[in-house]
Amino acid sequence: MVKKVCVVGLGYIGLPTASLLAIKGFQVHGVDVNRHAVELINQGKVHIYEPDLDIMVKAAVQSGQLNVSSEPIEADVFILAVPTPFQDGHKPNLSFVHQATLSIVPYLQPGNLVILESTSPIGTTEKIAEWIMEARPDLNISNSLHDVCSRFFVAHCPERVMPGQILRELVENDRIIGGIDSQSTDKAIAFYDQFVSGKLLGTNARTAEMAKLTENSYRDVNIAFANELSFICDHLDINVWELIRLANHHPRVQILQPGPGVGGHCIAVDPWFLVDAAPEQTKLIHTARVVNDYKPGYVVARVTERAERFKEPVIACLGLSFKADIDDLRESPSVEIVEHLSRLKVGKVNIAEPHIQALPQSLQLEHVTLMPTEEAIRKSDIVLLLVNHNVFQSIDRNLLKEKIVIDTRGFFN
Ligand code: SAJ
Repeated sequence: MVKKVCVVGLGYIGLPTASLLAIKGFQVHGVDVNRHAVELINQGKVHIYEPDLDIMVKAAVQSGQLNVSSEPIEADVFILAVPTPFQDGHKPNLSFVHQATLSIVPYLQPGNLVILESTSPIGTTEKIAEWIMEARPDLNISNSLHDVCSRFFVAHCPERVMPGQILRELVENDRIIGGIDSQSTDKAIAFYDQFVSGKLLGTNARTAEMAKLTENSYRDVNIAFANELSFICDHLDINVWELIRLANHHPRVQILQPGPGVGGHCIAVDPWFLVDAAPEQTKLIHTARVVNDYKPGYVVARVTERAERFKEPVIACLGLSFKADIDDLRESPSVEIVEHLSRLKVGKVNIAEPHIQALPQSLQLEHVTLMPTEEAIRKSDIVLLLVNHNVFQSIDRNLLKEKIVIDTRGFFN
């Protein structure tokens, strides 16, 4: 029976997972290289925003079931939940997974299970087993009777949670679990069975890795289709939102929504892992990435055209996060658009983003001010809706009457 779990990486996946496990009665040790995050969590506080996460972390720390530090400790199960970004040329960067693996190596014991939750290119789970055996020749993954007392287990169980509803989805989502062999798969299924109510679907490691990349590529391709419809409709003077609403009345058609581009650290990244692994075989997936990445520049061009008629144009940009009702600005197409408008000096930009208190210093923004929504609209010639935040529902539509409205989400439709 698993009692002790060590979670490496306390970000949007690792921290909710660690605190959930602690609440469920496991003895959990969390590890992060970010010392500030470690300090905060040990005080029962959080360094990221996710609804109710603060309450759960506080309860987990106060109960004594969750401790965190910058070094792993011995455990029954090790969960790796570190970033897998891409580097130049859209190539996957596995350095965080490698470092996380090396960090647990001294603490591994025979019988331990290592689980990779990070979205990863195909073959990464097998690589983890190889890295461990290189560093610890006393451990192995062989099932022969001779080696059985020194074997460890490795499996991939990709996270599938949606920011904004992570705590519910961690428990309720079905999980795909693929081990480097059937013993590893079975051991990982038995572990997740202790806290997941969704179905636990066993497979091998490579299929599990591919399943996660497939899910996010599927969404990217479908959003690209919606964005392409928006280009066609602009060209032919058709309302794309009405068009999609009508087409979706067909029982077998379910078109997604166009937007200012695809953001976040998953959907705009993961399809590249497939393109990198099989360049000749991924023409559609590659094109979808190109279509979605083209969208922010397209929006900037539309704003620039409309701004030309004003001597000193003022543009209100509504929303900065990568999607509705969250505060996460990472890889946000709205940020890209605002940075472009600022760099090209298209006009003065007033931003309304009710989910943040101040603009991050890292943004390269001149002539850009954060202000309350209605003030931003009042002071503008052009209103550019970038994020369909629920709070924008209360905008007084009369304020928009004299303005040029560019609505990338069909929000005011
Ligand atoms: N978007 C559109 N039009 C749509 C839907 C989304 O433009 O119709 C845009 C959003 O505005 C956003 C981007 O796409 O910029 C991505 O948002 P999302 O809500 O589709 O997805 P994420 O990135 O928040 O979470 C996804 C989820 N994957 C799938 O839905 C297949 C989640 O389940 C994964 O766990 C997560 O990626 C991840 O971590 O990989």
